[in-house]
Amino acid sequence: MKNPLSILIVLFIFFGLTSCKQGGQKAQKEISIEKKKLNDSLVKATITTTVKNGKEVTEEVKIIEGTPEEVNTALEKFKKETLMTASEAHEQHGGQKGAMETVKKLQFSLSAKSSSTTSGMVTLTEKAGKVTLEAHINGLTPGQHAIHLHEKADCSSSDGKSTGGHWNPTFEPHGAWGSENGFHRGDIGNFNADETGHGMITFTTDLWCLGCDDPVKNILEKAVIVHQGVDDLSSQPSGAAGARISCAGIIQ
Ligand SMILES: [Cu+2]
Ligand SMILES: [Zn+2]
Repeated sequence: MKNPLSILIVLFIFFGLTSCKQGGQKAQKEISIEKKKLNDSLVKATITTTVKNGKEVTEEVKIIEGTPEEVNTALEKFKKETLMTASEAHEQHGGQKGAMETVKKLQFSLSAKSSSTTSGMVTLTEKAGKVTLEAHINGLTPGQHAIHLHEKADCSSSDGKSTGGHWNPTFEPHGAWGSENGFHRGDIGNFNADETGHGMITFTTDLWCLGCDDPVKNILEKAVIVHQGVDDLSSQPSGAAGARISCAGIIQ
């Protein structure tokens, strides 16, 4: 099963938002990491660091190639060092400790499942303790479709069932997001596709995080699933939303 992995991870670091701003300067560092699977044992990561300091813009590109484990270890090390350097620079700029802001962004494409012709893009952004999911999907039948997070980032099966059931770390019944009768932390709900088969949804919550230590919040290693049908928000265990027609694993 071919499932080309191409993920864009963007890590924004703003510093000097407090005191530096009074001096008329705002330094901004943007790090984007694009990960591509070259073959089963080889991954290539391209790290682009852009620093904007007033009118001055500098860009630096670094490439890491190796096994998935090697690349992940190198990326973790790179992120740690970068965050440390940024916080030091921030303090040197006269910024307050802890006033540095980082924004984490993951972007990946959806793959068609259950003989559908869907395609699409999902962006996840974490900022100030909130995660926003933005999905744009094409090739849908016009009307309502369910979208959920499922428990495993495994889109290998042709029907998407390799992703397991709805992600439900709190062991609650399926339901409408925020319902007092309980809901799965993956129960995003429904969105509408227009006459051309294009649909989009934006969803923000503070009940998710991208890679934090809380297993009830961390959505890494889960999957985004789009269904052919509508989630009735009550049928157990998954809202009777029909076939799984689009899938993406949330992997970084
Ligand atoms: Cu689902
Ligand atoms: Zn559910």
